[in-house]
Amino acid sequence: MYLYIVMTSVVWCETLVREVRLNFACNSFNNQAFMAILTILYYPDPRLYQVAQPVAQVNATIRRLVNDMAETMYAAPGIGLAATQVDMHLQVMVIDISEDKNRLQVFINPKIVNSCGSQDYEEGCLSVPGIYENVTRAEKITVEALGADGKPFKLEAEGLLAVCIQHEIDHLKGKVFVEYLSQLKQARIKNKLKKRLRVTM
Ligand code: K1U
Ligand code: ZN
Repeated sequence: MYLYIVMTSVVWCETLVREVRLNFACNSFNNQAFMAILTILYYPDPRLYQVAQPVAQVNATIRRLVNDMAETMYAAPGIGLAATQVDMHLQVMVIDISEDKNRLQVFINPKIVNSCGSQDYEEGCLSVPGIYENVTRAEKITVEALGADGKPFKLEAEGLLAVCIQHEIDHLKGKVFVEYLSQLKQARIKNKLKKRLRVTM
């Protein structure tokens, strides 16, 4: 009888430990403990010209995409990333222009509702590595979007943040910043990147 009680207790304890472990793994998964670095498409990949679709519902799948995109942007490193660049054609973009990389801004279904002035900025792009060119964009913008919590917000931006928001929204529309440059410059950049890609393959 004593042995039976001991054996039953051991089996019960093992089951409990297994359940706790499983729960921990599931919770970690739900809380996005496992994030992924996604592959960034390089210009002139035709998938960069695809137009992103609006997000119907900000659910766990979208929040997972947001977390993976943030991880990818920080690892690159970059100050912004649009879902188009990781071959996900949904209106999702992440930005962090802070020095300490601790101010993530998430924009879902972003829309510029107001803009004024103009500014020149030497832009870079994670999809066009090593190329920096001057682009003229609006100086101040007002953008409306949903956050990662699905709640709508309105933001007024200027300077680098305004540049970055416009650059990322262009990606969602299937536009890469080099398209603001002359045909000659675009051809040179394409050749440069194709050559570089051949060398690394
Ligand atoms: O969308 C992207 O390709 C990201 C891009 C955002 C951007 C930069 C500059 C002007 C407009 C938009 C980049 O992040 S390129 C890399 C970059 O600018 C950077 C990288 C590390 C530290 C600081 C800046
Ligand atoms: Zn870019």
